[in-house]
Amino acid sequence: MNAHDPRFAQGVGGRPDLSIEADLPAFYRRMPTPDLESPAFAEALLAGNQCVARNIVNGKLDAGIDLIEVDVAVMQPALYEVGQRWQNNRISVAQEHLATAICQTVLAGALLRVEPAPFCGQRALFACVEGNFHALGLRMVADAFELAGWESAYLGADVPNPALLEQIASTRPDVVGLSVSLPQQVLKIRELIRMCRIELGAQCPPFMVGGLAMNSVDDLWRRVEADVWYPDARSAQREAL
Ligand code: B12
Repeated sequence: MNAHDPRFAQGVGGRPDLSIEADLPAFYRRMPTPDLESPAFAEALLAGNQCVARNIVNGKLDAGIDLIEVDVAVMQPALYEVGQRWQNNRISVAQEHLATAICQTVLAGALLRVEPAPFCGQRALFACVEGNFHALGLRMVADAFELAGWESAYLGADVPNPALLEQIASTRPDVVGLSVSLPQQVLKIRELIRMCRIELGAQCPPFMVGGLAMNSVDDLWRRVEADVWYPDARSAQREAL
């Protein structure tokens, strides 16, 4: 992503002009507007330069910008750009892995710099459904809840439904957040929600869903029988506050 990228032609920091690159995947409609420094962050990821990436994020935090805003406006669009380049064979799998690893490190370091709100008495449990290895976006959502004062349990990638059900039943969170990226993972959500409602009845917590698959198809969240959907960590955090 650089100044010549057509999607940034309408002004750096402005919403990408999706009409120029019509073949962009549907989930781009839900991508938060990139920050001015998101292209430089993407370049740092692709160059494998963790120091530059960290400095960009630290600079934002020093300027008083909220961490979740940095997550969604700097890191998320940069990772989408990494994905596009990977898809188009412009970068290797190794470069994509390196970019992801840098993001995970920077994300964890940034979280340690920020003081969460006092505990609000609410607990959330977050997991990627079985088969979903895209865990970074969910990490941002889990962090958003933690910073809003929730106790946030983040289970990470690829959690099988029976294990998830057991965890929900034994820990009884106030909300369960599930992430799904690819179409073939979508049915796992409905399966889990149904199983959980049968098993826990009135005690079953509400289900919040998100991820690329949910962001690609309008109202898909209703079809999997979830209670609520948010397109990104920032909108989910508003709910948590
Ligand atoms: C890094 C990456 C990987 C890593 C993931 C590592 C990790 N620890 O997360 C690895 C290498 C494992 C991987 C594997 C694959 N990947 Co991949 N991957 C990516 C990449 C480049 C970045 C993902 C990311 O972190 N995005 C940034 C986060 C912040 O964005 P996000 O996930 O959308 O999350 C936000 C919202 O969606 C929302 N959200 C997410 N979850 C939740 C949950 C709740 C409750 C809520 C409220 C909100 C919410 O909030 C988040 C923050 O704002 C994407 C490109 C992209 N566009 O995302 C491709 C991408 C997702 N991958 C893709 C593919 C095809 C694959 C593979 C099939 C490749 C292969 N042949 O093996 C496998 C499938 C693995 C699997 N079974 O899940 C495609 C999917 C295409 C599609 N049709 O959707 C993409 C889009 C690449 C592309 N073509 O551009 N991938």
